[in-house]
Amino acid sequence: NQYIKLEDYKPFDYEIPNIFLDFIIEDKRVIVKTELEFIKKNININSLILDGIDIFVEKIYLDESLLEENNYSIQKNRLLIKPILKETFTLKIVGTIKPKENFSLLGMYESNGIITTQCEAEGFRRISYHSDRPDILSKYKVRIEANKEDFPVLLSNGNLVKANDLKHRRHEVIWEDPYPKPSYLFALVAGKLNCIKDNFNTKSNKKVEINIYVEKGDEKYVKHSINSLKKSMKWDEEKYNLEYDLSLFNIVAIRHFNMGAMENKSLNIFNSKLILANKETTTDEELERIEGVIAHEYFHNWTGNRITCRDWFQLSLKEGLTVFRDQEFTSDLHNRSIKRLEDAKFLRKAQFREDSGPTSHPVRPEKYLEIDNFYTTTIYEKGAEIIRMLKTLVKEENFNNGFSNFISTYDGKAATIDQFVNKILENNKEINNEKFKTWYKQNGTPLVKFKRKWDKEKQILKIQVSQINSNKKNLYNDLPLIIPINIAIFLNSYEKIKKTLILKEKEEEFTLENINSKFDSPIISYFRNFSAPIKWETDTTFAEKLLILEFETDYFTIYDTIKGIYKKIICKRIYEEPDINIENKLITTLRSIIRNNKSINLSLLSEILSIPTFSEIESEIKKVDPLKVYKTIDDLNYLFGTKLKVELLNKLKEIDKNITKLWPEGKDERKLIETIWRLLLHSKYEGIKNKVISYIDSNSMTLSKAALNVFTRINCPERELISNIFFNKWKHNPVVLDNWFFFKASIEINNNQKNIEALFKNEYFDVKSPNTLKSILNAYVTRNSLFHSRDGSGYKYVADKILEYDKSNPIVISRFLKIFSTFRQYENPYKRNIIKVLDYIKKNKLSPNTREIIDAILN
Ligand code: B3K
Ligand code: ZN
Repeated sequence: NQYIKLEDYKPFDYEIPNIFLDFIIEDKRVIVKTELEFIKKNININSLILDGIDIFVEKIYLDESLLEENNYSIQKNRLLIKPILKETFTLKIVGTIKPKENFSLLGMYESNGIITTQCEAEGFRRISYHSDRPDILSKYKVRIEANKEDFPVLLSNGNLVKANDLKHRRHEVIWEDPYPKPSYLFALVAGKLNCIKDNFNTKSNKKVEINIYVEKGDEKYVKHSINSLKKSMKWDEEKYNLEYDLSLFNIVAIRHFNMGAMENKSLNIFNSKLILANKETTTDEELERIEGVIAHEYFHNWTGNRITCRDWFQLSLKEGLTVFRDQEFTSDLHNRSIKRLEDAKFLRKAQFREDSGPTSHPVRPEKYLEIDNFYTTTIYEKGAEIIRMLKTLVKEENFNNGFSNFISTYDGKAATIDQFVNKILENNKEINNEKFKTWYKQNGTPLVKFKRKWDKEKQILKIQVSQINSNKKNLYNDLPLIIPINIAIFLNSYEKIKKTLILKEKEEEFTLENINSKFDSPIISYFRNFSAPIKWETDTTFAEKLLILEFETDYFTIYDTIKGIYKKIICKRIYEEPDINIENKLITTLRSIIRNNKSINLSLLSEILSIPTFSEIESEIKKVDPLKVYKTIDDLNYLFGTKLKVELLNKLKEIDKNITKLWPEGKDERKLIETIWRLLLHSKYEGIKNKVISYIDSNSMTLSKAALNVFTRINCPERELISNIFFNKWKHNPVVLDNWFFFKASIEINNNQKNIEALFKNEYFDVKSPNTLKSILNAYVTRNSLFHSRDGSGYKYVADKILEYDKSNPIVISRFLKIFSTFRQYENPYKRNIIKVLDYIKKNKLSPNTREIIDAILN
């Protein structure tokens, strides 16, 4: 297999200023006529190569004259035309494709009778022959023709310029998009869809028509999405002065969709689960996520669409930046400190895990085999963290100026990450551009170590700081990074000094004078607000940590400090003896936090009271014995639930009056309620059972799902009862029913695999739906300890599912395969068993996506 390399980037030999696409939708196939206008840029070239997959070519014309078959060849998904001597010419290709036979959910495919497309990253070549690279920007005109009964709605990008009826109950439409765009932003939707209309007035008083298209019956679920879109449009105007640039914005909800959503120009296509929402069917967390994803896709209109990526190595230019923008949006709309904590939590759980394993890669990779494998938390979330650091380093105003400057300079162009960073750092003398860019070239999570030196008499505090990246495979990893370190030095219980240290070298000493601390040694909290995506070690003692918990106001630091203590407790229990002293002290601290801290944010309190889950703790443990880890977490839930029972019950009473409030109100209370229920149920306190059960049928999905969640690991007859109630209530709503599939796959019962297999056989299991597949598989491998059964049968079972579904959906499966990527940290027999199934998977015929991942994992 041939790697695509960043260093090999060459501009395309041609420009394609205009494209005309004509789609004739028939029963079994779609005829695609493509007209591409070429302008030769490289005069030394007299041939043309275009990409295409599974397209049956009927005819090719060069400027109206039919090409003889000896003037072109089609081989290995490439169309070669030669010789081409003209400098400008039009190529017309007549081909056919078969969306009904396409199960890859790439290119053009069918979902529940609706024809839809997904072109990013390289799906356009499954629709039409094209150079299909993001630096070729063209204006698109699209005609669609179909029978009116099955396909009353015909959509594409831009403006509808014509719609009329044809003979034989057929009709046609023409769409024109005035903004040049890369092929990956092309979209087409045809089918029976109902439209919900709304509109938005931009700040320059242009009226934008908003249309949300859903399947019949789903109309009642779109209010939340429409509101989210309007909030996003407004926010981008206020925050970045970016206005929507067309008079129409369409969103379509599709049942069978691999990802969350896709930002096609003015025709966003969404996985239904991220559009259809209300409080009865959707949890608070999901409502916020939906709001964030709608914003994310909308924000792409500028960061991604108007300014796009030169090549796929620059993917984080649009994704990291757009994640940063949606994070800011959610922070402004809700609670900034809580949002930061949640983002940090996610990054550590998902990105750190990836970055410590075999598929670790830089935010700007140097090479790839399958670009679809690079839509990762590294490109997205670590990419966003790098941008956040830039903002911290240059300060908000300069950042915003640099951002605007970037937008105006590259509008209508395909840009690079380097160009973005240069714009942000343009007027900055303190930060060296090239040095900062090392963040994009390194992989792995750097470790920063701190040591205090305290001269009490002179009141001078020295902080020795060093940084190291233990991943030695990448040469850039040896270079020092520029790392912003937000710290607070506590002088006494109410006074602290806040500072941002900027670490630039491998080792540095920072000297701080006039530190009037009353402690034996000043207490410092580091990386407040998670100011860099790294790990760190300090010389802070356990007693000092308890004081930090008392004095800190930064949510992230409070959360981090608590999680550090939990981790220590878990590790002690797994590898040594329970450390009763630490456990009791923590319980005492928690008790006092619950009792005395009436004004504490309840989401924060919920985090503080949550024992880490298996997935949160897995990558932090050196030698993982999964069954022991699960058991230890259960034991701690029992212990803390038992010891804190009185306080937890009091808290429950206190918050009860607020839990029926409508989102976003009441969400902190509802989050806390789940945590309290879990602790109490695990402590075997029978008095809570009926209370929890009563919520399974409530009109708040947050509470119903909380009831499912907390019963997952409690083996009792009531668990079956709530499962049945939930199933019967929701079996006709696929989006909600996925929660039930998730729940069922999480629970541990005898004959476990039969239980899981029954889910795949369930009459409501939709083979073509990635959502349901992901629900079952993810629940089984991250929540159900029997996946790790010592005889390896759980691993083998999952391996067979991987092989089965890789045939139809490589994108989902190659991602999912990464569940096995941490096996090196595992103890035997787990490790041995995983290696066995990986070897087994490897020997089978695999998709290129899955092949790339398995090779990386085993390498
Ligand atoms: N840009 C799309 C993701 C496309 C994934 C292609 N395999 C959604 C997003 O990030 O906004
Ligand atoms: Zn995106």
